[in-house]
Amino acid sequence: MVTVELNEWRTIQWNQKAMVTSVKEFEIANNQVRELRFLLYGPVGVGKSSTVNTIRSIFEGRPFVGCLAETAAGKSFTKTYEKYGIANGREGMLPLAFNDIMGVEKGESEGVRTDDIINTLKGHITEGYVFHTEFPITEKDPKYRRNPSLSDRIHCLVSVVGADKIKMMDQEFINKMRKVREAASGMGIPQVVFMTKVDLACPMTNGNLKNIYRSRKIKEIMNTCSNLLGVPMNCIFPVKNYHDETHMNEEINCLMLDALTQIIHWAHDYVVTFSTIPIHKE
Ligand SMILES: Nc1nc2c(ncn2[C@@H]2O[C@H](COP(=O)(O)OP(=O)(O)OP(=O)(O)O)[C@@H](O)[C@H]2O)c(=O)[nH]1
Ligand SMILES: [Mg+2]
Repeated sequence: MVTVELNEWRTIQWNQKAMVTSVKEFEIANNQVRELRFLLYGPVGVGKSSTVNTIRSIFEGRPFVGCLAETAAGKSFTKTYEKYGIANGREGMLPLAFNDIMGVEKGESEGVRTDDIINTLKGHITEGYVFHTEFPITEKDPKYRRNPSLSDRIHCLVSVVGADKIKMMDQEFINKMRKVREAASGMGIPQVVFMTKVDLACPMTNGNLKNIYRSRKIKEIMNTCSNLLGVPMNCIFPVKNYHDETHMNEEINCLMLDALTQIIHWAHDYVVTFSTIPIHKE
């Protein structure tokens, strides 16, 4: 008999109220930065758009499908650089923005280019830019921002991977993701990994999401992910997105809110640090 259940090794608050309130009351301690910017980056079809939809759903109180999620796997569906805000119920918008970009694909000539991602982190690419696989953005492009300010930069890089496919991740993918992470590190940008599709990777978690931090399988997958991408375990968040549910589910919300609360803190720390240290011009 293989033991599949561990003692709970990370605790989650399975009641969403306090977490929702604290995100709703969050304010940025710098009036030049109106919103914290997160970049969702990862392989095609891994659930980047669905992650934005899940976060929007939590604050809208209903499953949200505004950010197109594709059903057929294959080439990346999201090709335009888009920014998604999060509505705070009927009370305006939260100071959070998510940029969802074309998935990274195998091979240099496919998917979003590494140099374009690095330009995105630096704030050089404006919304509406359509990514090309053959060539990067140039300074002449009308969507190129020459002198990005702190508020134009990405404040936290969220690499998104699928829990169901970690072991099948191609070496080329991994190299691309590592390169982007190194560039982000060089800029002091905090980085985390959202590991989606936990329901597909572990039957015990699929049966009851509250088992997530008791599942040996999930911990093993997180360890593999940590080794492959070089990210510490405490920066890896397994999550489940809304995909076939028609009603809200507090457990899905709590798991995502736990991760969201952490990345808000880290992105905010970045903004506070760089509010006093000027950004180097290249
Ligand atoms: N079971 C399950 N399915 C998910 C989850 N997250 C996303 N999906 C499904 O995975 C598919 C791809 O999701 P998307 O959100 O479009 O992925 P993406 O990363 O934005 O893809 P590209 O924009 O094409 O790179 C969709 O059919 C989603 O419904 C999850 O946590 N669990
Ligand atoms: Mg997408």
